[in-house]
Amino acid sequence: MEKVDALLINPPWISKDENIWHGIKGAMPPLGLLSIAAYAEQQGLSVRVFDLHVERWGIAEFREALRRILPSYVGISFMTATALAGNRIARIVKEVHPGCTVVVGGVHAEAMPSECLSNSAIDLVARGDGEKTFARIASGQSVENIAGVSYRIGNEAAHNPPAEVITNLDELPMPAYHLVPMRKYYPAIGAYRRLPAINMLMTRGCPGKCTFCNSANTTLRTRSAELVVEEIAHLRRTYGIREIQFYDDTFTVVRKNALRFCRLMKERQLGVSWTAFVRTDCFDKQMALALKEGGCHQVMFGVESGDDQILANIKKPIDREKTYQAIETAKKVGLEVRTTFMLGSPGETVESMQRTIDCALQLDPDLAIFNITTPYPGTEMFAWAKHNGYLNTEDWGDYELSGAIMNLPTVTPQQVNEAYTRAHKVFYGRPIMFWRRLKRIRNISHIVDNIHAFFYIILRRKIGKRGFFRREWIECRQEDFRDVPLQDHVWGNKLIRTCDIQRRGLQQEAASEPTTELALPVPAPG
Ligand code: B12
Ligand code: SF4
Repeated sequence: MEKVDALLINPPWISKDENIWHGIKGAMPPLGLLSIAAYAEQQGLSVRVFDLHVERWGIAEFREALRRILPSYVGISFMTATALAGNRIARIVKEVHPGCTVVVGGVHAEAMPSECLSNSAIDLVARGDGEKTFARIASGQSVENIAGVSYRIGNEAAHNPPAEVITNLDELPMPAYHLVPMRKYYPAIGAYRRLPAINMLMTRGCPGKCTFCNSANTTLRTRSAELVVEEIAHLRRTYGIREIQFYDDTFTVVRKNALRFCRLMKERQLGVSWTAFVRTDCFDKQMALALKEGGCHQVMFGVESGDDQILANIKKPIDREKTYQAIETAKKVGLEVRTTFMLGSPGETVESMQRTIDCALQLDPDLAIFNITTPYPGTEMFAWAKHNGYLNTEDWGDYELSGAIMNLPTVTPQQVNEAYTRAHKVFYGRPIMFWRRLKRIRNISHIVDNIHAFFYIILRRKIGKRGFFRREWIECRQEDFRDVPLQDHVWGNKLIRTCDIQRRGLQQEAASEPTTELALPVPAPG
């Protein structure tokens, strides 16, 4: 048995929807965990990473792998959609290695630390940026003295004050790609041009205020363009990577750095293409040209709604004229355009949802992603929906963006679900879409993806080997893991998210740039 200081685990992301197909989701390296792993290694700790999502391990395979190592600390990443599997993993870890300390972190754990601690198999919650906090825990420091940690004292949940936000991202080492099976990763359908492709980040945080989003009001920081380009060169050399998907919340928000990145990519000619998420109000002709010349082939805009009142309700009141212009500009310079839309937001009606579908048709992006508005824990919308009694369920497995979670006074869950199905049919059922998909085909992988997508989106059928998934991970309920009745005890005034404490520097820089001007806050929905 191999003894290690720390084992970090990425839970499998398993959908309740029987029809879900793995290729729709993709499997990309868990960057947060890999950054924690790299930092811990830099501090002299021995680390292993299990990415259960890409490995597609069932419970038996996981137990077997777990028996082969003896970790002192086990860290598990929790997003809402993986919280159920994450809780189960914690239980299994404690069964196999009762002596180890189980730490959970990630966006869901940060939002619901007491819920996590009500599972007796979870010892600690690390809130906020995990690199330094986890390294402190795993090097044996006393938890009472570590900022950003929540833990149990008897039947009370104690929450230390928030950890400091890591503002200088350049001080962090490159994610520990060497600890995961890099050749097994594959991107989600429709998002890539070339393979092998993986994900990266240049910035963290977003100054936006959108009520549905866990990134709202977080501290914006960026890595220097030079370091990011060096990392791409390393990925190309070491793993043959030919495409990068930037998962930054808003890639172009730190304008100067984004432009410098594009210029460096153009100069270096690394043979790597890339994609990025951008906000329409952080995008203009100069940026579009720079992206294109730097090797970007696709941009994704969050349009969200075709109705101004709904945009105001969700605090994303971007001028729709600006959205049309941005998309037009992107198309003109030859960037492929992907847009996201939400159906079932606060204040939504059947008519406003139809306006969103009409807007998608009018904007006519190359790809449109329709989601059902889902109030994730930690967001303003979640607090609003819970307060007003609009939540249908707090079973986190249902929080998948494809089924109505809220019972709103203005529209029924059935009407939302119908609009969601209609949006896909109307948008993708057009003959022009078929022709576009054909034109986009560049390799055999694209052909296979298109066949699968057709069956998935139009016929909602699961086909092929890649539809294989392991439901056993989620054949349990959240309640099964609440075996410690907990009361909250907060050191200081109130429990606040780490990211709420520091808003400075770059945020102001971003807001002062003319094309990065951000939308003004509006009154809360409802
Ligand atoms: C990339 C991404 C994905 C990728 C994931 C690929 C991958 N392997 O990374 C894909 C496309 C698969 C994806 C899917 C989904 N995603 Co997503 N995704 C993101 C995105 C854009 C970036 C994640 C990231 O890399 N962040 C950067 C790293 C550095 O931060 P981090 O992961 O949070 O990790 C840090 C801390 O949280 C902490 N930490 C994390 N884990 C741990 C563990 C331990 C032990 C410790 C100590 C600390 C710690 O330390 C890390 C380093 O500082 C985020 C938005 C965002 N800005 O974070 C949304 C986000 C995480 N996704 C979100 C959602 C809703 C989804 C989906 C449900 C959407 C869907 N149905 O399609 C699914 C669910 C997937 C799942 N596995 O649960 C929400 C999560 C909301 C929630 N409460 O869970 C987010 C926050 C978007 C948003 N702004 O609202 N997603
Ligand atoms: S702009 Fe995008 S990433 Fe930022 S808060 Fe709004 S939805 Fe989230």
